[in-house]
Amino acid sequence: MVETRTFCRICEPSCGLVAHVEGGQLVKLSPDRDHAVTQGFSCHKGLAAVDIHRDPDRLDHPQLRSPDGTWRDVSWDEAMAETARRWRAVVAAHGEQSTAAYVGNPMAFNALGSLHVGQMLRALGVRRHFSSGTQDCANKFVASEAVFGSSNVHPIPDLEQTDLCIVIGENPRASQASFYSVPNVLGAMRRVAARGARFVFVNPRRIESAEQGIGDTLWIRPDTDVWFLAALLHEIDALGGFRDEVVRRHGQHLEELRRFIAPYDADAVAEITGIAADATRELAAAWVATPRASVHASTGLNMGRQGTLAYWLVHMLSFVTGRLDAEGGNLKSDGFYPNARSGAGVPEQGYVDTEFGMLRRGALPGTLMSHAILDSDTPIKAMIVVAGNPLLSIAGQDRLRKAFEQLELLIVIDIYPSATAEHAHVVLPATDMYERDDLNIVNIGTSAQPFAQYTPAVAEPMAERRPEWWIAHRFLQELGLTSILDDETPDPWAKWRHMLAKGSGLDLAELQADGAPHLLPRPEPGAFFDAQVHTPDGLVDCCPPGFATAIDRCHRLFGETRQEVSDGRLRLIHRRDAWMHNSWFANVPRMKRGGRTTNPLSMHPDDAVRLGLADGAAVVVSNEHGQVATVVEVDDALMPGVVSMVHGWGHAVSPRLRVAHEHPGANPNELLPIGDGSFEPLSSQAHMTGIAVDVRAVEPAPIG
Ligand SMILES: Nc1nc2c(c(=O)[nH]1)N[C@H]1C(S)=C(S)[C@@H](COP(=O)(O)OP(=O)(O)OC[C@H]3O[C@@H](n4cnc5c(=O)[nH]c(N)nc54)[C@H](O)[C@@H]3O)O[C@H]1N2
Ligand SMILES: Nc1nc2c(c(=O)[nH]1)N[C@H]1C(S)=C(S)[C@@H](COP(=O)(O)OP(=O)(O)OC[C@H]3O[C@@H](n4cnc5c(=O)[nH]c(N)nc54)[C@H](O)[C@@H]3O)O[C@H]1N2
Ligand code: SF4
Ligand SMILES: [Mo]
Repeated sequence: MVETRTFCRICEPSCGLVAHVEGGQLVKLSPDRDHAVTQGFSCHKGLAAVDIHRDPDRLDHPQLRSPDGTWRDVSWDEAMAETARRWRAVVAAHGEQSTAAYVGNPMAFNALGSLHVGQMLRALGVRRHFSSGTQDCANKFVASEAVFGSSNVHPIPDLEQTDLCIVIGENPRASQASFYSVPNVLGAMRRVAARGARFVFVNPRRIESAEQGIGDTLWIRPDTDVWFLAALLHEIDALGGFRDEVVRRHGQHLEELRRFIAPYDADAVAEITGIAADATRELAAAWVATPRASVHASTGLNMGRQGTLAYWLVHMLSFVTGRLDAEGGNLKSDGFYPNARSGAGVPEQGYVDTEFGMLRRGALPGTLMSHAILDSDTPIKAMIVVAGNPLLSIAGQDRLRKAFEQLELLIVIDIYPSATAEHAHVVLPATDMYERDDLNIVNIGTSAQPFAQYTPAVAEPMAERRPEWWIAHRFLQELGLTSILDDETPDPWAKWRHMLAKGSGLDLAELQADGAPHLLPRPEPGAFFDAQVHTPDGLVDCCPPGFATAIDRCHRLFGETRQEVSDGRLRLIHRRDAWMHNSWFANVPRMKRGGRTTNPLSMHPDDAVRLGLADGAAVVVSNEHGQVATVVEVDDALMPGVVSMVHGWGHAVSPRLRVAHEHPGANPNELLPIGDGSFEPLSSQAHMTGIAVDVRAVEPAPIG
């Protein structure tokens, strides 16, 4: 048995693991107790990745889809020749503007894959880019760029020192947190709470972390965070809690911020947010009275209609009260390179005029993907999907399926024959994380204790699986473009080696030699305003001029939302659990144990009674966008009026994932909007929370 140090690349903490390899085969993963940062923590999902490595339903060979819809295994040479032939034909007939790419979430955890796939897409001249980012966090980049001049500045709570931490729209127990890496975050929170720190979870659901005695929940009506935060700031200001001297020194446009929050006092927003005015005022007073106070927001806030403004106010809460760059407040972490500089940008230059209106440069809204294929003047004809499953992860599955059917070429690079891959012309089998060399790149800039760690491929790739960097360059080579595979000794690591050395004096060879985590400096107060702020004048912008239209829209939506409060409809939110990872743990049998064979609709008991639904009742959830069938799970953790489903299910459309297909569950994305009005204009982030739905019981089938 060979034991090799490695680390998990499923979610952000990047837990250190030990890979147990027997006869060249990965047989077991165990926590790395000697890991200086993650100290033996791991979750069961991380350890179960060995099942993904060995899953008999994995993609093992390149495949071409035959005209009759069946799949044929082919060699890499044949797959590449055919893909290149089709790619050339599309570009010859429709030009480069007809090409597009969708890059999914696992690419953010893949140092060589993300780098070289990016290079490939540039070399191919791919014009239209989509990514999973407009499904989870696009608003954060836009807000930070506008406020701090860099899309990569996301100050994290100084958890160990904090006395009050407001956690908005995040469920650390399920997700291990996002844009904020703390190993065993729940254990850390529990420890910090035990020494007397107060946690407040702002969430339409009393999450598991709250139930474990860590903190209290403020139930908020979904998609109203911007008004809650405005009111919190308003009340803090009324208590004299703004630190004008800090703002004068490091910021500008404070009066404009005050004008924005003026109408939103705790009373004005209470009906809309569902948070009692007294509770908001109490929290404001606590914030003012607690010098070491911090805040963190995640996808629940991002997925509303105003994620950019809401995240702006998160930054404001810590900046204008002097809690940013202060002990126990929010601090900016660096990784092995100063990523704030590389994210520097000017918001005004960030938008392009398109046939679908002004859109944020970079990733196009995922909820316009089917439109760009079906309704565009210059329709997408060829698309490359890498490590993504847009058919399940984006709204509008039916229309997206029709769109994929119109493509002349769909290339899917994945580890599984995913729902999306079913519509491909070519599928290319990627290695999984234990079959490739890697560097922990995901949490650069958001780690409580940054570290750099290299892992080798701990097992030989099975069958014909190949790492994405190789696939990217093999395709370029086939097309006669510059490819590192033409070099005598291809060196995919060159750029990372350079960045490690230049950014923090680390030597890749040393990381490779010991496979151990190399600790980097922890975030410290004191240097933020000089080192991290990259606005043209070096000042934090308390009310970016580019937000003017969004601010008007916010005031307008306030009026509209007030009308909706009493419309009697339920509001759908999403959640994660520890047995799924987006759509890709669906085929792991041990994740289905304990009856976890579907994703029910959770509902507060009062709503269940009102609708005459018992626990386990079969229901149809519907709205103007679509409908899904599932069962009810009565759950008093939910705020009354709110219903919730775990996403990543709906595997009736994944016939080759046998376990997933047997326990398909329902895809809540069927209930989400696409097209006009489906995304936040500033950031292209999809509107995914607080969606009005109706729920009705399904007549039991007649017996006999
Ligand atoms: N309704 C609803 N929808 C959501 C969300 C929600 O909360 N509610 N959450 C959203 C979020 S946060 C995200 S990030 C997106 C995710 O959106 P996507 O990234 O499109 O979806 P995933 O399900 O993560 O799909 C990842 C795909 O990558 C494959 N894969 C895994 N590892 C590798 C690898 O190493 N290499 C390659 N090539 N492929 C690999 C998996 O088999 C899977 O097919 O979904 C979003 N969708
Ligand atoms: N086990 C597991 N872990 C994961 C993933 C997974 O699928 N499974 N996915 C990974 C990915 S890609 C990501 S992006 C991260 C996401 O990590 P998190 O952001 O922590 O995601 P969730 O656990 O879904 O928590 C979102 C919370 O927002 C709440 N919420 C919903 N709507 C609103 C709202 O309008 N306002 C407020 N204030 N709260 C709201 C929900 O009740 C939920 O508790 O998790 C990562 N980790
Ligand atoms: S917490 Fe995340 S990184 Fe750690 S073992 Fe689990 S899935 Fe992997
Ligand atoms: Mo995500």
